[in-house]
Amino acid sequence: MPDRTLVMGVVNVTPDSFSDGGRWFDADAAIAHGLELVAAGADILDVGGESTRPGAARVAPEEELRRVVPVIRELAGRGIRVSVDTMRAATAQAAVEAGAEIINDVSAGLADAAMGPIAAETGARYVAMHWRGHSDRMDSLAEYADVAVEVRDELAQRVDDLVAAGVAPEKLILDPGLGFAKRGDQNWELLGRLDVLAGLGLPILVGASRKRFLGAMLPEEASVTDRDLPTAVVSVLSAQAGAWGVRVHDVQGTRRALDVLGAWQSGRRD
Ligand code: PMM
Repeated sequence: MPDRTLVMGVVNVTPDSFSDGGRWFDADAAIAHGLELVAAGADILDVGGESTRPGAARVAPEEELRRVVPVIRELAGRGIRVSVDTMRAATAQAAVEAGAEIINDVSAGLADAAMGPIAAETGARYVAMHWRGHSDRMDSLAEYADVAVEVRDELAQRVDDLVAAGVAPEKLILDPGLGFAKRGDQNWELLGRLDVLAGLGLPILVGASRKRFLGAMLPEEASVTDRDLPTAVVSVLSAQAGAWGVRVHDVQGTRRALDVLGAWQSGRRD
């Protein structure tokens, strides 16, 4: 395990994240954005071509591939550590061939039965996030008696299935899936009880960035970027709780916040 929490910067290659211009502009803008995030201190870039926002519709497989592969090839070709944010085995495979080192699957293999075997075959690291269903219906799936225990147990089942499919346990990283089939306070309960998930003995990635449960703490007129300060605080607290990594949009703020924690913990600036 690395001795400091890694910062994974989000690179969305989706038309709605880059308001105008043609397809190549989308790829170029995504690459430029990725380079900015690395300059701001990202350790890993997470490249995704399909939005998983609440209510989002799915993107066609060919379109997802066409969006992410050129961006991954360019960024990985520059020696940057890249993950691919996809639920599809074919996209994951093409992404690894283009240079991605990590498969970030928000469904932990549930959305595509081929994902486990393909992940095993690539030998890539694999983020298994807690997920109960696609974005168009996930809000109706947020029923828990004990959210921390159920998320842990459901992820433990995913780990068993992935390992049975051939994924090496040391390749796995777990993610509680904040906002995915989780309502407001269920996210806080998961964060406050990260030790329950850590009990499975695998590294943990936390993705709180700009999510609704943070927006709910802010005044109604607050913008999405106003969620970056609470995100950075969650990143620091996650790091303090032992997280392997945090997935964020605002890399610079998160990096600075984590540097403060590092100085606090070591008694030195670096
Ligand atoms: N959240 C989103 C997308 N991908 N991946 C992981 N591992 N964990 C997350 O929490 C996560 C993810 C949705 O956020 P975005 O639409 O703002 O990228």
